[in-house]
Amino acid sequence: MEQQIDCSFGTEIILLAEQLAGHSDDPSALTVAYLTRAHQTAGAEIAGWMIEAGMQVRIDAVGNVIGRYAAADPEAPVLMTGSHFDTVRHGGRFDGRLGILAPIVVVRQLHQRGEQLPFHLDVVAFAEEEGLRFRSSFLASSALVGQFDFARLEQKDADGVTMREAMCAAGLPGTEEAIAACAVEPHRLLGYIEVHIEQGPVLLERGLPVGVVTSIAGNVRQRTAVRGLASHAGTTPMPMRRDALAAAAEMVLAVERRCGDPRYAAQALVGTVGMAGVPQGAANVVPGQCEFSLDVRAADDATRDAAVADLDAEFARIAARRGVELSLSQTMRVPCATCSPRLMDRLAACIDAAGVPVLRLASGAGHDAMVMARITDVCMLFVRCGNGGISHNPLETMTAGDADVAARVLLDFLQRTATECGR
Ligand code: HGY
Ligand code: MN
Ligand code: MN
Repeated sequence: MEQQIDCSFGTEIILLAEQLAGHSDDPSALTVAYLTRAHQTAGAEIAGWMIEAGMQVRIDAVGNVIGRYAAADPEAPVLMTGSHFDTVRHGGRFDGRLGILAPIVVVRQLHQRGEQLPFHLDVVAFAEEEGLRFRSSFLASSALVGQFDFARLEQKDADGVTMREAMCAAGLPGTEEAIAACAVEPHRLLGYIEVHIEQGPVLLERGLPVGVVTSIAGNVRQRTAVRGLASHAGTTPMPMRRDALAAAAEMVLAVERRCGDPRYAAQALVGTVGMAGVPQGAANVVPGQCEFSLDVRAADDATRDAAVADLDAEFARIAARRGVELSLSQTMRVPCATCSPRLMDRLAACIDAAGVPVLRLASGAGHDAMVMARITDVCMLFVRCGNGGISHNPLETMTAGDADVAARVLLDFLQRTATECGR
């Protein structure tokens, strides 16, 4: 009889992810924006699971749900783990959530066995990472590292609601003092480990369930506004037009050309225009305005910053030639982060002990770990992403078997950290 492999962790993770996906702003596909009703009910569900698993739970001033699996000694050091539970629009069920659910099912088993750790394990369900509702990402982790930009509190969402108002409506203090108090004490930290679906095809192509992340691509985001002259679509001769959308379209192709240059492929340079629009546009009016987003990333900051500088210069040349005005505003800048060699080696030893060949790979996606890296050593465990590695899409998927391997590697990581602690 075929040996039954115990996939209980993995099966549980998949079930919880399905259940958590039941909280959505949009009935047609998973969308959970910061502090919406669905966000709040999802956070409450996570808090309930943390309590059932034997953790003490607190909600901090930005809405992070933090479960502590306490050590016997109140003065014990702290190992942090976790990921985000907000999503992009029509996102996947595992992006972020896997990194919350895997530690919950592992802690539940430790608790059921009555096994305490010599350190406090803080499982953080970060409340905001994607930047869907307000124009900036990594709000939650920036509060934990004491680097929350208070100017963001006045940012408005599409309905004109400020972040501060959204916080107060969700029962959070919405004050600078309370947000500043979210900051953790770096000297007490043993480090941070994040389990995350790869969101790419590498592990899938290599036939591996998990891998060790070496570095996390840095990210610059910019809002580009082009102002031309709205005029009659029927009576304005083509050479006389100052068409803001046509100018923007030329700029978008410049992004594809510069970031698609094969000379930069090795540095994993990518450029994306994910949002574009013509405010007050109409079919019979030459577009007078156009706004678009720009997201540029690379494995190193210098490559990324050179691409942004080249693009801004090219946009200015296009605008001058077409007689339109240009305004650029940077909405986000997150430096590249490197993972801790010490923690990467520990994670690699856990993967090896699980009988899996160890692959080290870079992350093109941004993660809370890149912000946590500002105050402590970090490592990340990537888990194979199915469907060709697609993510930020409802087709994102993973198997219970791979989720199970990830949870067992995480459990081994906790036990090795406990041994290290005991030395
Ligand atoms: O954009 C990212 O890489 C992440 O999903 N926020
Ligand atoms: Mn994401
Ligand atoms: Mn994510």
